[in-house]
Amino acid sequence: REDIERYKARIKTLLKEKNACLVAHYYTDPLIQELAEETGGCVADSLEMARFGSERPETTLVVAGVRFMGETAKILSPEKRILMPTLEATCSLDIGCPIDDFSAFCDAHPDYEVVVYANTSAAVKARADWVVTSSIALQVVEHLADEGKKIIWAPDKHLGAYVQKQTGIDMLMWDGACIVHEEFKAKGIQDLKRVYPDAAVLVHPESPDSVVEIADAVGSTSQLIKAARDLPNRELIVATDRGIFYKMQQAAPDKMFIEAPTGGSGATCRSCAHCPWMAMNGLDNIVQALEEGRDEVFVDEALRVRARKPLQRMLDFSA
Ligand code: CIZ
Ligand code: SF4
Repeated sequence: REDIERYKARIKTLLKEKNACLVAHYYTDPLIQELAEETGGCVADSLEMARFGSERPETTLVVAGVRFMGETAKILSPEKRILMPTLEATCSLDIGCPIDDFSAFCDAHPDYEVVVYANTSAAVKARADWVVTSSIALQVVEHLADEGKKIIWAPDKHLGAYVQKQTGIDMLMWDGACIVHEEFKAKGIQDLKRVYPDAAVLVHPESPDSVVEIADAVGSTSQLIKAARDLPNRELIVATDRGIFYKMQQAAPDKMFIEAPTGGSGATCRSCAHCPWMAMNGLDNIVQALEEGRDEVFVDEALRVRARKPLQRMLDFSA
């Protein structure tokens, strides 16, 4: 605890010295989320992180999350210096959607509008007509369905299946998944419901269809935090990264939060309800990023300009 306080004090000083602002995702260590709040930064989902960062007066943003979030910040705020605790923090969705294969897939289906999830590289975004996050995916795709469009959806097949089912749009789907959400099991959740019969089940739509089906609320991280506050249930079973409990507890201090069961256990489960890449963010590497200016995010300028269009389209759509 003493170490922690020392790190926190050091980061607060460095943020001021370097004219920097800390932006953290809901899945990062609660200590980082707390620090972001204490220093006037933000704790948010990827859509809000991007928007918040671009509106800040500071010249440096420290993005605690995974790589695509740092890239998105750079795409929207090229004049700012974007630092990450570590550039090695990636995402299984990003890894599973390499630009060459994806581009060939799009080229093979020229009459389809290309919609990609924010959890992708700058190059994949640059190939897209739309970028969406889970908090806005349904609205954007409903809009496209109303216009009679057919879409290519990438990379998350579970979120894609959910969006397809809700909107009925004609969709060609990429075969990607989140290694954290894919592990939640309907059977385990149903067993847990027998122990807590009054609990509501909150599910992020990156989870498999069988899990989404038994949910009382389905939504993005921000939407699930609202549901945690608004649902009358005192007990909540939560199928998303456990980092979110920090904000859920804040939103509903007298409720009890229970982690949804996954397939694996103990040492066999590298990603049970917690993203291994989000876990790479720590107070220690935030200090290093600020002191040494290392793990800075760069995006090729021509690519950035192309990637910005579908991102800005999402921000304008959601405004
Ligand atoms: O699972 C993720 O990485 C999410 C939910 C990202 C986001 O949009 O905040
Ligand atoms: Fe990617 Fe899943 Fe980690 Fe989110 S939780 S960053 S989708 S691997």
